[in-house]
Amino acid sequence: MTTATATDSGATATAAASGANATQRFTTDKAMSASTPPGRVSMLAREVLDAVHRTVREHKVTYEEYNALKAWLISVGQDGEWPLFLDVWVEHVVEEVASENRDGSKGTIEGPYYVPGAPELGSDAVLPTRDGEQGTPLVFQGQVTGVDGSPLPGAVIEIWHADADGFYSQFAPGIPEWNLRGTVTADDQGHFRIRTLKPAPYQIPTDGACGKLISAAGWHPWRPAHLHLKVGATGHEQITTQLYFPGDAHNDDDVASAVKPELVLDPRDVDGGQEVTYDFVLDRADRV
Ligand code: MBD
Ligand code: FE
Repeated sequence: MTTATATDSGATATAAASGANATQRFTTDKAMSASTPPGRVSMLAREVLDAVHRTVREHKVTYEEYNALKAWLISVGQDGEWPLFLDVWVEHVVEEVASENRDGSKGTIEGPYYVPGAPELGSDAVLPTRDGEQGTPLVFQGQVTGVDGSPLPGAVIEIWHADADGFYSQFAPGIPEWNLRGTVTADDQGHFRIRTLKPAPYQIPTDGACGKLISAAGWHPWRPAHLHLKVGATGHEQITTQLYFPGDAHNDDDVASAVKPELVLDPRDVDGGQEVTYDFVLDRADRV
């Protein structure tokens, strides 16, 4: 048992270390499927390449710019930032397409920092924290139902989020393995209650390839503060989502384009912190 305290968190966090962890996680958790037929691979690859060629012609891209791009693409891999790059700038459109026929609660992107198998905490849960963990106490509670309104007993809610410095356990140094991560099981009425601390906004690391793109383009590196969740129940489609806090400066210009109006919470101030209720509605897995 380590005795990490909140002040250790991310003291020496680097893009390369966080990227290496995210790359390692992805390659172990999400084995690639080779089931895409050659005709579809050809069409998709052709269209992406056509778009690149069009851009080169239209903007008369120079050899200097081509070589800068080549060096940058190499550094994305060296920094382990392919998961970060893709989840920030591409995943939101894949999620949009994947969820277009869903009737239940909105979802959004998963991002690079999910880890399966977080500790089981029951239906009235307290997320693991360090001694002195910083942040406003937050009670997050709700009910999981089907689209017909019927409660889903035993629904499983996986939750993970950043700490008050914007760091995720298992991706920044000095944070206990399951800090601010948990698996919550709804009660016999589909209700759950989770006690945690409000996360901080997340800043894309400025010392890696993604940070270099952001500064070279004059963009900003921020995501609004958010909770990540996966919610599922037997016979129902699991949703992956994020929830945001009202008034965050970056709810309207998230670098990862993952905020939707339905995902902004409405917390109330209570003694010693905030409390918010948010219900999840799941589609049946066999819907047509
Ligand atoms: C995050 O915390 C995140 O949620 C996403 C999508 C990308 C980078 C960091
Ligand atoms: Fe995140």
